[in-house]
Amino acid sequence: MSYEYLKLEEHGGVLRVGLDRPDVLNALNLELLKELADALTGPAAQESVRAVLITGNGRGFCAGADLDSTPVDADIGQMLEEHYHPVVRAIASLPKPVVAGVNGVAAGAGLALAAACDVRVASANATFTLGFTGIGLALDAGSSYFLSRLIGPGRTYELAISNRRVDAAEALAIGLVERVISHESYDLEIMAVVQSFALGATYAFGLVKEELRAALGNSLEQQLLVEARAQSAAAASQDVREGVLAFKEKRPPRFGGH
Ligand code: T3D
Repeated sequence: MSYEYLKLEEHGGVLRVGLDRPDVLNALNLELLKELADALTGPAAQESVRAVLITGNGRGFCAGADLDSTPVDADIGQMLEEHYHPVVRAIASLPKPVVAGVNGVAAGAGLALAAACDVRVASANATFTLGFTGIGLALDAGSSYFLSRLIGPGRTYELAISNRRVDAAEALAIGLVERVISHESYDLEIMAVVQSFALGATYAFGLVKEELRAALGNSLEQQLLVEARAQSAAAASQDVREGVLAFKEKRPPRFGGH
């Protein structure tokens, strides 16, 4: 598939997926969402890709649903299922780190997209707003699920009903993002962060992602079984052999991701 609203580049095990509608702060039209689901299940799933970066081209990360082309009188529930949910599911099921590089404003479903990713790294200039209730909508695109787990239900509700804009410092303080990097050297720093993940024990990273997803709904007993299974798979990997050997030889490991 060729992409009109995404720019894909692969460097050193990292697939950079740039949302590419900069004039409208990368607002999500249905074609972009279709392309994003395709990129996450096709190119991102290739073995050569060991970590994925989703970021915005231009000054914004993503301003949420494209309010010019989205018919609000349409059946939004069905539209969500057809266009938004495949993206959320693709991120969740990809067995490798998917990083949201929040380079600027993240609003509405744009914030939901960042929340659905595994890690969020924000530029110091990034801002976050839920936006949904500002136009009379409830939360969607996984935002109620992910945000209530990331920052708690109270903070999620307060952000939803105040519709205020959170800056990067507050986002870091409340756990909405995991790291903040310089705005001036954003492009270099974000690639360095994601490349460091891509050079890691990415087979184990996939297993850890699965463990953490399972933990969201499991009892302790169920989760102990999940961990035992994951660790058996990890222990049988080449990366473990390399990791232990590198430790004994007092050198940095060279993980292959399998
Ligand atoms: O209906 C459904 O599809 C259901 C799903 C809904 C999920 C949702 O995402 S609901 C929330 C939708 N998003 C919003 O309500 C945010 C709307 N945008 C804003 O509030 C502001 O633009 C921002 C806070 C994001 C950024 O403000 P600012 O001052 O930095 O930029 P700006 O000047 O407002 O925007 C720049 C341009 O982008 C501007 O176009 P122009 O005037 O230069 O031609 C603006 O119209 C355009 N733009 C921004 N957001 C959207 C958009 N165009 C279409 N859709 C947008 N969401």
